[in-house]
Formats: sequence, C-alpha cells, structure tokens
Amino acid sequence: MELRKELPEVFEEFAEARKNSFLAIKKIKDAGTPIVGVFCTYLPREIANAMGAAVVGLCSVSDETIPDAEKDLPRNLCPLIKSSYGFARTDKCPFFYFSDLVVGETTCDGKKKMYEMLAEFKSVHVVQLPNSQTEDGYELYRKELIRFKEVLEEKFEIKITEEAIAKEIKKRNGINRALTRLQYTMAQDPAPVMGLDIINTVYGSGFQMNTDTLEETIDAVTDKIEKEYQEGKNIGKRPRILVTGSPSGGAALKVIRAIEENGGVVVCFENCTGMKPLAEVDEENPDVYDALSRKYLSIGCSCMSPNKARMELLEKLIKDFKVDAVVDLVLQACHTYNVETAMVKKLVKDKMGIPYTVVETDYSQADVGQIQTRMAAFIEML
Ligand code: BJ8
Repeated sequence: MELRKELPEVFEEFAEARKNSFLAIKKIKDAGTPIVGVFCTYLPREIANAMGAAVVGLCSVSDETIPDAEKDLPRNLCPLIKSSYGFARTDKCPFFYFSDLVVGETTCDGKKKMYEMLAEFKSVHVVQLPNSQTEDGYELYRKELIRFKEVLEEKFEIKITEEAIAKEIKKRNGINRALTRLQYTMAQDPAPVMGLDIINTVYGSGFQMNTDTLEETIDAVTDKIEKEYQEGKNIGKRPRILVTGSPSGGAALKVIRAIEENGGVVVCFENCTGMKPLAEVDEENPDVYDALSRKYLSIGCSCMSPNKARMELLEKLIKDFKVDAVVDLVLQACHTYNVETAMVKKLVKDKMGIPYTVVETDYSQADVGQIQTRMAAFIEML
C-alpha cells in the first residue's frame, strides 16, 4: 500500500478552474455570447444552454464583500446571501459584472428578499419555486420553466427549441453521471484521495465554460484515480466522514480542512456542492419541461416542506460510502438547515446508530481554531 502525501497531479485540471474562468468569461462576452448568472441548483441550466448562453454560478463563498453588503443588509443574515449581494454591489465578481441576466429562485426567505434589492441595479428574473414536491408543485414549476424560457427568448431575441433543450439534457446528464462516478471512487475503503481534492474538482467543474467536453475531462480524472488505486495508491485507513447541510465551498471549506487535518477523510458530500443535485433528467419523457421540473424540484434542499428527499439520499449515501460519522454544516442564520439538524440527528444517531455533530459557522476565519479543536475531539472518539 502506498500512502498519498501530496495533491495528486490528476486534480490540476480543475485546481485553477475558477480563476481561469474569470479570464474565459471576458473572452466569451467579447465574442457576443449571452451570459446568464444563476444562484441555485434548482435552476435547470439546460434551458439557458439551449440558446447558446454561457451559464455561470453566482453563489459567493468568501467574506471579502460582506462589510459592503452589510451597508444594505442586516448583519445577522446568512453569509452566502451577504457575500453574493456584496459581490454584485461592488462589481468585484466578473461573473456578476458580465452577466446579462441574473436568475434567482424563491428558495429561502433571505435569498428571496435579497433578489428584490438586487433587481434595483441588475437585470434580474426570479423563478417561482414551489416549496413542496407534489403533483401540483411539479406542474407549477413546469409552467415557471416555460416562463423562464420565454423571458430568455424575449430578452435575447432568440428562439429556444425543445430539440435544443433535449440535446442539453443529454449533455448535462452525461456531466452529472461523470461527477457521480468521480465521487463514488471515495466509496472504496481505504479512500483513494482526500475529500478536499474531490470537492475542489466538483466545484471547479461548475466553472468550466466548455461543457461540450466536460464529461470526458471529469471521466479522465476518475480513470486516473481508479488506475492509481489499482496500483496500490491510497490515503490509508481514516475515519470516514459524510458532510451534509448548507453548501460547503469557499470559506466554509475550513470545516473540511479541520476534519482532514485531524485524521479524518470526507468520503461524501451530500450537500449542493456534492451529490445532492446529480440525479438525471428522464430523457425518455417527450415533455422536456415536465422532465426538467420533475428532476430539479425533487432536489432535497431544506427550503422544501417536507424534505423527505434529503433524508432518503442521506440514508443511501451513509450506506454506500460506509460512513463512520456525519458532520452537519450549518451556515449562521440559515434557519431551514438549522431546524432540520434535529431531523438529521434522529436519522443518523437514533435510526442508523452513527455519531453525529453540527458545526455552525460563517465565512470569517475567526472560529478556525475552535473548529479545529472540535473536529479533532470528534474524530478522536471514532
Ligand atoms: S438547493 S442549498 S443552492 S437554496 S445556506 S442561502 S438555504 S440561508 S444555499 Fe442553496 Fe439552492 Fe438549497 Fe442548494 Fe438560504 Fe441557507 Fe443561506 Fe442557502
């Protein structure tokens, strides 16, 4: 068995993805390609991609612009919302700056209200997301997706055909299959690589502007990991952690670092930066809007009531990835994920008999030492 010590070369392709995409976005803008900025995994990128637009993720995950955001927004608001608004307000994020249209969704209350303020200085369209996964909900979301398509057609003076959407569904399904396969390499025990490397790759893939070859690029990374694993390379036996809760990218990665620097390995990310949004759209469904509505509205985010899909996915992933303990990451003032911690604890601890803990944090570095100490103690007892 050979233990890995450094960042495996296989991840280099994605390590600089976000930075490189800042350069790419200007070129794309100069070439006259429409740019659509999106916040949430509930929004089907396929519809905007079908008109040839570049779709960029706008959720911001650094504390750099939070003081600027707090001039308009309350201090005790989720850091993800403040950071996103702050980057838009200050024009410090090239994705915001170059976006011709910003698309929000009615997910949590904080985001909904923030979009209203964003609309005062940006071109914003808000998709009305139903908060329950019922037949009425799917029908309403289907209509909303058609309305979104019409908004794009009108704004960019272009026709979006169902054939073009079907083609994008196939492409996105391929990318999601590749991302799932990559993350499932961590189901092996011992794990082949560190969770931080996997999450940076998954996160980085969202910033790859060329989606035509993305499936193959991700598959190439997975093939290399598998090959090296067969040759005996892995990270050795470590307590296997699943992370769930609010998105864990950017500044919140301090929690992942604390787990892995103290002897654990994050084998699975259940949240939106990991497995949560990767189910496939039904390619056989002749009604592309119905197919998109059913896949996307089924995502198990805490803004749904009830949110059975999250619990079902969690239970499956805990088994598939042979998880030893669960860490629930809650961003400060995220009421929906915070309230759900009681339900997650019931599933993980009471039903499945697995250790569970909650970490509530924001995007500052002030609590890094405290999180390190807590994670060290948690992993020690596994
Ligand atoms: S589908 S997780 S990307 S909404 S952490 S802003 S919920 S107060 S980010 Fe999210 Fe879509 Fe859900 Fe995923 Fe609000 Fe909570 Fe902040 Fe959140």
